[in-house]
Amino acid sequence: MLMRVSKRGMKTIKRLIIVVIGLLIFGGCQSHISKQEKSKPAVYFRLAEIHPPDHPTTQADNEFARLVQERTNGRVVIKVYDSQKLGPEMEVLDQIQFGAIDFARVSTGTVAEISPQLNVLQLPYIYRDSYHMWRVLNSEVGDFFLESIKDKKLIGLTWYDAGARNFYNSVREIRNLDDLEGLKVRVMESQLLVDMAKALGTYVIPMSYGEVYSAMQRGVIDAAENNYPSYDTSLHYEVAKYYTVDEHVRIPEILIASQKIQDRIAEADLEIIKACAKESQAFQREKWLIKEKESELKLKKAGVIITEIESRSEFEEAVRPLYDQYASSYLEIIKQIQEME
Ligand code: GTR
Repeated sequence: MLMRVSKRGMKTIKRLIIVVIGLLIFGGCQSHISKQEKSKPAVYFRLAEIHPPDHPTTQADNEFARLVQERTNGRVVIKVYDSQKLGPEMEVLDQIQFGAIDFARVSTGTVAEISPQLNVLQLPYIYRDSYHMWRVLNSEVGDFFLESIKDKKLIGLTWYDAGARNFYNSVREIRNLDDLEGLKVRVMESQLLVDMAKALGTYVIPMSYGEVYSAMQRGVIDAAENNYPSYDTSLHYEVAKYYTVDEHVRIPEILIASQKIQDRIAEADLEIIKACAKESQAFQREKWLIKEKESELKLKKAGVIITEIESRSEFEEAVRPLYDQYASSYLEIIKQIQEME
């Protein structure tokens, strides 16, 4: 009896041992794999943004970063440094080329300083309206320009909205070019914008975005130009209350990466990053439209005087020479843009 029990007992013990060993091996492997996964260090990247957290573009940067972390299961982590913490756009662009900064959301106007073909996308009055601009940006024309910055060690990821730029100033209401004449106007450090503001009869002072508020306050400049959300979140309206809706340019934002990021991640993760960037565009555009309206209302309440220009064609004619100056090698593309419905 004792023997039989022992035999059965032995069998049971053997089975148990097998199960336990199996569990140990299986469980051990599992924890070994997950330990390995866990101990594999995530790659951390920095994204530079000049706008504050409540700007729609910064919100989209954060959404992009969130998507990347989620879709790579935490293998790639992007931290957004907003409010110019990593410096003004021109310097950021420099550092991106060297790989000292990994990602940035900048103006196409900034990148056009090193990749002049991008000037085509910021020619004054090249787009009839926002709809037309988006038709262009999300077509093969937009893709061509995104790709075209490769030779500058940059990866063009996607376009974001930046609405239309309008002049604002601390001196008077602007209804026509006579009113604009002679004002000291700040523009971005973009040669095309310098020449455009000159063509409109102003005295031009290029400087970085972060310097505008105090320059306006000290009277170094009388005017600047930007879209509603930026005019609002930068608080420039506090020192320049006349805003003129002339829509002289629509300069898309561009999300870029340094080509150096490729040395630190797998090709598959780069593809995920590209897809997340494209996906974040819809989020940005939605936030943009809401903020544009919100800012307009807020600015009116804050006492900003919003003026419409008398004649858009007067402005258009004054800036026409820029097409020859900046885009004579791109006539085919310009025609293609203009013909897009
Ligand atoms: C903003 C744009 C920035 C920068 C800025 C400026 O609208 O988002 O990238 O270009 O204007 O005027 O410097």
